[in-house]
Amino acid sequence: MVKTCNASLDPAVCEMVEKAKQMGIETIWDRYQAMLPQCGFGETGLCCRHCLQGPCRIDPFGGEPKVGICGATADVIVARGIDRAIASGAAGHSGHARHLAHTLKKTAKGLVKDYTIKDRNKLRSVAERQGIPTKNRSDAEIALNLAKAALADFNEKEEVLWASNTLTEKRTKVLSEQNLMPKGIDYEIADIMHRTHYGADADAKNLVWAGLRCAMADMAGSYIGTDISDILFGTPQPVETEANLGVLKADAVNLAVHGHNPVLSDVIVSIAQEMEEEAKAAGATGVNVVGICCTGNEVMMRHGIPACTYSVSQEMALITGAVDAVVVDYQCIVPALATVAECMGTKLITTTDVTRIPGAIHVNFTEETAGENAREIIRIAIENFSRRKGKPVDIPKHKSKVVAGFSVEAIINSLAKLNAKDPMKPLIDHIASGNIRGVCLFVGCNNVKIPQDQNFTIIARRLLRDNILLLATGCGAGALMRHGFMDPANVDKFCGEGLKEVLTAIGEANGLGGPLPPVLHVGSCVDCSRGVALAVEIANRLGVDLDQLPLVASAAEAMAEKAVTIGHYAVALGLPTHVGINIPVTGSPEVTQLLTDKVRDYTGGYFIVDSDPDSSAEKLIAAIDERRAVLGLKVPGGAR
Ligand code: NFS
Ligand code: SF4
Repeated sequence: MVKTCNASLDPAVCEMVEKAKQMGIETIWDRYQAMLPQCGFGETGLCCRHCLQGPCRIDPFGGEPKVGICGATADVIVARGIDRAIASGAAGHSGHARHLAHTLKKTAKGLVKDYTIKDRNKLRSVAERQGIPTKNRSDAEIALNLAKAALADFNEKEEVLWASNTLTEKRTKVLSEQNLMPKGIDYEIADIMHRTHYGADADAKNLVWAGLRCAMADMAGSYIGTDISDILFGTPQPVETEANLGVLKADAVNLAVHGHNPVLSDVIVSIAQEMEEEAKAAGATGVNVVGICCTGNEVMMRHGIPACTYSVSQEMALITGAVDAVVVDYQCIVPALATVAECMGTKLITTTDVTRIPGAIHVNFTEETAGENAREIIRIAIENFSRRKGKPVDIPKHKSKVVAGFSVEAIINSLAKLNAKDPMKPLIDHIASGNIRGVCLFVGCNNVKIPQDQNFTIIARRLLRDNILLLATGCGAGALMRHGFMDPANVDKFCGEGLKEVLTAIGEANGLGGPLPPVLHVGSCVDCSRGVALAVEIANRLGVDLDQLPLVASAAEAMAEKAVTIGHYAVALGLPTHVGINIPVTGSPEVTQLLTDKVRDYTGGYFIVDSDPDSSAEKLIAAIDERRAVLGLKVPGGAR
């Protein structure tokens, strides 16, 4: 048996936690312990700081005070609080997307030399979906129109194209009727900030609705992010690689890319290949680029770059002593990284104005100077290697084989090998027969409040055994890959008979000589849009809406506000959506009831909040079976 600890189920992480302890380096788990007990008002969402008369807090047990100084009730305070979390998450995803839209625009105008249109087919298919003419037009012309259309979606307008043209007809109608269609991505974020200001919206349901609408704006932003990333950097295809701290190499220049946007990391990957000789001249075997968090997913999906670690264990990568530099863009980069970097002799390099960290080296990254910036960054890593060379490092041996790269295009291509005329038919047939009982999209982060990967792995094991097809994004994908869930060799171990048959048939038809992996890696968190796109394909083929599909989502170890936002758009789209961490709404019976129950009457979706992985799995399976029954599909009996 491998050794695990209270912090994580990942033995590699546990080794590093132990090392940090011996070195007296404080980690996220120490800081969490020091924070206990956490504030009950904050935990239940009952604390308000929206004006200078506050802070106000409401007694969660029904005593006094029952309202804030302005008269805001628990319901209003909670709804306003969750709305602001949604707006922040949407700002994160869509800020990333806006950045990409600008890069596409500059590429189309020929203003940048380090970016090109890598996937012309995707450029054309996305443009056509958005009503942009493509016949007899150059890539540059189409790309310029597309970039402008994407940027226009941020402003207030009649419709956000990436929300109105990406869903089933029925869903578009439902959302329009429910006033849940966004009017602009930035517009909805600003609208939340407006209505949650002192003395504005005091209607909890109205506030929750604005939150759901803002979450739909987030979906549109995420979708733009995925579309443009594929156009600029290529649409992912299955690729074999590895994950976990064991991918670091003592004798190579280890450069970790951390954060989110491939605008930075994709360029680093290509320039690193050009700089191999420079690394060798410094006595290294080469430049070993590894990923942390979602930008790691971006470069893994497209280039097979191995993943070093994810989310809550990011400090542990540095504790190995083997990371020469970690270069970050924005989001999910813990400020504590600067302290660990200093202790371990790692260079921390920030690159954007939205994420500056005292103690880091700042390289002002721009698209115009991307190549030069990347060279400068890699050179810092090489120089640091020269200093580190020969000194002992502690790289845990653990790593897992990973097959990643499952874009919707890749999934449909592989299904087309079974049925070229109607690629979706095999999938639909297997769902109908029960070989695939349902589909679950695993999303979101790790969270220090529970042992890392515990919820993900327990729920995944249970669902796979019951023949539920699993897709994963973000740090959820990271969790599952570390534990072998993306290694085709483990299909026998994890999957039920029906699912095994499907994964094997597809794998063999594609000349893989074996099955697809048990869990399909569909990308970073913005790539939850790929989950939406696949669901829409299935729904359209069946002629039903999203809320009728045996499809669920789970953020079993959610942490970031972005995860809260994704959860809300999943609910708006009609999905039973599990969250394995308490969300700060429990202080309001009204908001809790709205989100876990009543919203269902309007969108078909709802939240399942449960931190126990076993009962969470049962609830997800029950939600799938309920939908199968409504569709008139066979519901497997027995096991449960
Ligand atoms: Ni998603 Fe990806 Fe990870 Fe959570 Fe952060 S990296 S964008 S927010 S922690 S899954
Ligand atoms: Fe208190 Fe109202 Fe001000 Fe919030 S907005 S801090 S509830 S007075």
